[in-house]
Amino acid sequence: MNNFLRNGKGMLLAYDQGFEHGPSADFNDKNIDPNHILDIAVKGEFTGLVLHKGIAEKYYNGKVPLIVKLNGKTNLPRGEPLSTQICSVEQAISLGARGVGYTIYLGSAHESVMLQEFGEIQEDAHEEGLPAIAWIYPRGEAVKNDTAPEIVAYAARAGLEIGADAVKIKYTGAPDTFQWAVKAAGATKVFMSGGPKAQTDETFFSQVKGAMDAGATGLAVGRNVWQHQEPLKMASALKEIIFSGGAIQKALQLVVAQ
Ligand code: FBP
Repeated sequence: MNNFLRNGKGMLLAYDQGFEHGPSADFNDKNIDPNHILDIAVKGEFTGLVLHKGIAEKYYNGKVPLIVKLNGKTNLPRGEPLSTQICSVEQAISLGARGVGYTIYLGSAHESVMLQEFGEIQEDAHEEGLPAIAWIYPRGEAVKNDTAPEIVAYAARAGLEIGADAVKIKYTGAPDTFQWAVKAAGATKVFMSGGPKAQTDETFFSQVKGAMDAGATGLAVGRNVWQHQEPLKMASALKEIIFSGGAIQKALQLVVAQ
């Protein structure tokens, strides 16, 4: 995972939402353009960039370490969620990936399919010396609350046990409960997942600060950065919290600074 860390911490920019949610759900005229996001990744000094293979193939410029997402799905099908593999580890490497990502909907009626695919991917990635990062999102009929502390900790622990080098999990809402999830992940690094754009910057900063205080390695974020009016100021504010352990107030100053 060291490829994606700076002084042991990481800040990953995710840009797979056009596929996962559809362009009309998340994008405007600006952030629909992958070049705009690549620019934010470079200028915002992100430690990693997450793309599906199509965007990696046509836009990736080699300037920020790349994680290729190996599975994906649209949000059109109904029923239990299943995201299957659409890119091999080999292909990801040929696109310049230094890590691979895979989403597992833990608790879905189809979780076994995703667990099996991830198992093979993890072995292939490790043979090639790449970290395997698992987005572990509890989801489906059986999951009543995907941010309940015990569910998030379960996701984190599953990540450790299936051999993920890092897990991307949702915030539980409080540092003490998130700390348990970080403990459950053991030697697997924990990244907090950004989620939909927060109502206020302060709300988002308090989640990031809470996760970092709880021992997270970093943040994997998309919408809260590239849907922000000032993505680069947002990136500076997040760097302050993640890499310098800065306070929420300091982050707030940075996001409005001229
Ligand atoms: P965001 O910060 O925009 O939430 O991005 C993180 C991410 O994990 C993306 O990689 C992924 O597309 C999205 O969240 C999944 O969102 P959802 O929880 O709606 O499936």
